[in-house]
Amino acid sequence: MHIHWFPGHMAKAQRMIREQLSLIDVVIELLDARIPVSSANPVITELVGTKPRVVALNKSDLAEPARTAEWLQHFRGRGFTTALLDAASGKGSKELVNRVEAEAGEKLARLMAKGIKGRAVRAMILGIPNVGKSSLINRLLGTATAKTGDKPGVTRGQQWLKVGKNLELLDTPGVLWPRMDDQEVAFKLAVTGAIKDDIYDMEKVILKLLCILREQYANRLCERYKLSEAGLPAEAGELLTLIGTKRGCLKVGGIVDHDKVRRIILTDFRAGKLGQFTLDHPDQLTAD
Ligand SMILES: Nc1nc2c(ncn2[C@@H]2O[C@H](COP(=O)(O)OP(=O)(O)OP(=O)(O)O)[C@@H](O)[C@H]2O)c(=O)[nH]1
Ligand SMILES: [Mg+2]
Repeated sequence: MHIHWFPGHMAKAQRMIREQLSLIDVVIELLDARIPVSSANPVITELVGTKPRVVALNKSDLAEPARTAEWLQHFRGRGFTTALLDAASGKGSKELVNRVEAEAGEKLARLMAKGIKGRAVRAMILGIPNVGKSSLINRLLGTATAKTGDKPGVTRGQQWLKVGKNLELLDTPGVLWPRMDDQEVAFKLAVTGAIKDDIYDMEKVILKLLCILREQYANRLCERYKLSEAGLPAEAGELLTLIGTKRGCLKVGGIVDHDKVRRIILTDFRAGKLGQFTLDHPDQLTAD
């Protein structure tokens, strides 16, 4: 499975991020709590360099809490300031603002020493497409100012927004990276919704997802689709057909509509209907 999705607007956004970075006090890097490593853009990491950064794990409502705790510990162990977020409900957003302001404190103190007083903290929100950057901004503003959507690539331009008196935020378009060599990472980005659905091979992605579900979460599959664990087919293709039959996803002539079943499974997975998932595991990281 080879996925390459780096359209012109992302290249442009990457240039914009590079240009704006010198104005920024703190970077808020939004990661997807379900894939905290796979959702970290290596190009962004390089761009941000040593600039103060808060690593925020968003969509925490969709991730396995025990894994999330491990991940937070992992990032803190590497010296990062972290925050836990659910930008859809706004949970954790106030705490994030506190951390961002604290992170900027040193710089503001330096400015103050130079006689520049009362300047707002400038933060830039970075993250892959669909991770929740605009949702976070709306939560912080308390209005639906930034456009959001349940598909990647919603934000196109840059937008500065003022949160209270002390914080200015720059929303940015989601950016992936030009060379995605790790196909395991590509799978995780596709299944969690960071890559446009018509860019990747949905059939392969769903079959892989079904294999994972079959092996590790058979009980959840059975519960959601009213299957019996004893009768679960070992083969993912057969499992897909079985779910389609149970769901009554049939085309004319009584044939299972595989495309429709794939979309049902994907939508259920992304919405948390199959439970909480963390697809990146800290214990899989090689020591570095
Ligand atoms: N369950 C859940 N959904 C979230 C959370 N944060 C954002 N979403 C949803 O994720 C989708 C994407 O949110 P956006 O805020 O548009 O994401 P974005 O990062 O601005 O995306 P681009 O502009 O495309 O890069 C929307 O449907 C949000 O409602 C969260 O913490 N939990
Ligand atoms: Mg956006």
